[in-house]
Amino acid sequence: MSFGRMHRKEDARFIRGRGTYVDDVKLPGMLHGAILRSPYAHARIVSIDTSAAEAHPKVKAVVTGATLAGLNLAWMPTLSNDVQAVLATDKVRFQGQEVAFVVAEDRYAARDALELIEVEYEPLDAVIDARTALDAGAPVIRDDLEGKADNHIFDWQAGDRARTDELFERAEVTVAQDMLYPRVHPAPLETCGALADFDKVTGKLTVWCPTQAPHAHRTLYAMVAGLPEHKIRVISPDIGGGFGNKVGIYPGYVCAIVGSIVTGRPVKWMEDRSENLMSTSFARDYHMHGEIAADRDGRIKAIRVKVLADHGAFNGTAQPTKFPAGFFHVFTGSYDLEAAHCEVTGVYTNKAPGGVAYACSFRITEAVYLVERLMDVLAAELGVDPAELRMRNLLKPDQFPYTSPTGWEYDSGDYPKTLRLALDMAGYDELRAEQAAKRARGELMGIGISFFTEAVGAGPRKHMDILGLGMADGAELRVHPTGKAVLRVSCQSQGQGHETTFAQIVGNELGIPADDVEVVHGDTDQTPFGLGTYGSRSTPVSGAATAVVARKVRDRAKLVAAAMLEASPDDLEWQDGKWSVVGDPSTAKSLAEIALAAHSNLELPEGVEGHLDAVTVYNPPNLTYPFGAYICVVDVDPGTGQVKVRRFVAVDDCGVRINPMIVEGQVHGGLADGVGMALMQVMAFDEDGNHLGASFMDYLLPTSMECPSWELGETVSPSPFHPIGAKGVGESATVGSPAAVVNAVVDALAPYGIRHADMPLTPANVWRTIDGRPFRT
Ligand code: MCN
Ligand code: CUM
Repeated sequence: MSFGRMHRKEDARFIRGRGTYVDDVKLPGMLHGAILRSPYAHARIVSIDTSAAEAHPKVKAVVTGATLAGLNLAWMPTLSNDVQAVLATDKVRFQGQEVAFVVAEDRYAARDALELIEVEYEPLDAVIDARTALDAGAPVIRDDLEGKADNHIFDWQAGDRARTDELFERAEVTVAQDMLYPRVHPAPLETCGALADFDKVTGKLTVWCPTQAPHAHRTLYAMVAGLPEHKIRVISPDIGGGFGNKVGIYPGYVCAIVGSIVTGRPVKWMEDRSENLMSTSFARDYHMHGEIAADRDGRIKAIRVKVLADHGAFNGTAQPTKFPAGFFHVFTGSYDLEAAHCEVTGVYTNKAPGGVAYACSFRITEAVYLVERLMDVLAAELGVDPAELRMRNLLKPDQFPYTSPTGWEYDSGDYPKTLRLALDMAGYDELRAEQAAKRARGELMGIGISFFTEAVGAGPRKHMDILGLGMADGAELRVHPTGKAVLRVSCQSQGQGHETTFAQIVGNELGIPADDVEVVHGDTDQTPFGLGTYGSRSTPVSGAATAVVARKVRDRAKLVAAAMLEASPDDLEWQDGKWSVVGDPSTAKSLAEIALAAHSNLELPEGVEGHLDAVTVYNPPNLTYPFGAYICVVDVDPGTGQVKVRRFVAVDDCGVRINPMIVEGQVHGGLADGVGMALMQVMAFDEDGNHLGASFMDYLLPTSMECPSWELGETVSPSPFHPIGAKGVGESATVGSPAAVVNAVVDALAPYGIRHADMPLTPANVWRTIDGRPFRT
């Protein structure tokens, strides 16, 4: 058994500072690029004069939108079937948008030369608040799109409207709440960047770039630039955090490629922190209106939701094509109810594009936040304890597999058991008693619960694709004569530890140590096609492909072992990681022995190939549905509004855990994300669209100072849809935790009659929320 708390193989290089990130790659003759960005959120470009920059002694090329237009590359497709300007030609549409690209001998010269470019802008009114985007007379942002006279992108709905409305009409109790899930940014430590090297002789383009989806990038480059796909190699080396920020193709990547083609030399472009925060994929920005219908006993009947989605200036969200709002329609959460309906309207604003990032699980973060906030609003209305309200409504184990009112098929789980464990770990009754005593003294203590269900592992190719590419993943496994193996996968780790856990999956299937398995990923020339790492799909899809390809090898090893033992394959059994004749352990052959025989002159039966390797393509039959129960305890200072997260209990169920230590690391990171979003993070803009969070002075990341010592628990509900019963977990805690923190803070503020407050619950926001309100116990 190779599952277990194995130390991460990749850490040997990371903790010695020996990782190789894009910026560590240096090629002979390499040039450096820099991007001139728009100071305006919305402005017409009157003229661009690059002559002074071109005259700079170290400058090799200056590329503008006009240059790109000549190559038909001024616009590129987004992952949502929109187009995005690579370099602006007509207008700039958000502050920080790419306007020109300078290639110079060094990074400093490239930056200096940006200052020599003269751009004349004619400023236009900007649309910053999404709620005004559809107003009559609002400035039209996307006048580049033919016939476009407004800022509307899409309307999308899911669920049964008539049935939902009927249940609302008949309901004994209904509650409604407006809430904003603010625009936030994943802010990985390593910013984005690319090193492009076009070889004019061979026609081969090599792009080093920290992409979460190397194969998808290659295919898109081939489609966009018209380059032959076999002449493109995308190498995604070590990545210093992705969190969805590194899924898409950014204008800078295309500029680096064009720069290399134009100059005939390798061109590197690396963002700085402000560029990353201002121009790359943001997350959320959902204005939500939610309603719950219930009976007086607190049995919920229906949920109704309206969302206004701010997608920025280009619709660049990344999610399966059929789902413009991602998997938001999983918002019925973990509860047994009769009907649900949601409507989502997407609009353009003068802000950076993106939308699906920051461990979003394809918008499930927004969905979980919505339903878990609504549950607390309902609990307050009914005067029922929020834990008790959830217990009354959670799906029961015998309801699985469960088809939700919006069409999801949940795979497995015992939700009440998981919530009960969390309540026990937290000492829930004692906490409530402590809270009551404190309230009597005028102190503010809050307890917040969140129960979440995610749908991860996109996805079954019959209804999931990205730009027409089905979401199946390949895997290749080769066992060398001495029994050491190389696994090649299409997904790419950004810190999740795939080199360890994927080796553990192979080790577990083949009875060899995980240390004997090398995992190759992140290089399109070396790995089979697949759609990459996001939406916590690596374990559900590539991990499943890994188990399946290892089983294929094991099956072939059986035939070889039978030849070695001069026995019929039907008489062999797999025991303790070896093939042996049934009932005779003395005949056992290890995989290493079989591998050597498979490469030897041993005579193999007709139809059995020598060597020991296999390939597979895994098309998941369904998504996997990890879930969990989180409980957060906060103390709030009524004088300053300061929130202190005192305790956080997190019970996660991600099915079978391959490496519990890595799972816990993923959960720790996600919980910190949740504290960050709930209490301190927002990408703010002034009314002209100036970005107010373009550095870590203003855009705050949580540190250990703001985080408690996490208290983790687990339950295990294997997924019947996964060969080893594993479900994804990489985004679970980010998805589940913001609601727990906000519920805790709102619970603390209950004596002021507060039922909701929007994130981020900064001291100032909390203080403003309670200011002037009477405290009533
Ligand atoms: N794992 C396990 N047992 C399970 C489930 C997962 O041992 N039952 C292990 C996996 O094998 C893998 C890790 O946990 O090593 C995460 O697996 P999975 O849930 O499949 O998620 P992905 O590998 O697909 O990672 C993507 C996910 C996403 S979408 C974001 S966003 C995010 C996250 O991972 N970005 C991260 N976690 C991150 N962690 C780090 N350090 N850096 C990021 O950028
Ligand atoms: Cu949506 S962030 Mo992750 O899926 O890479």
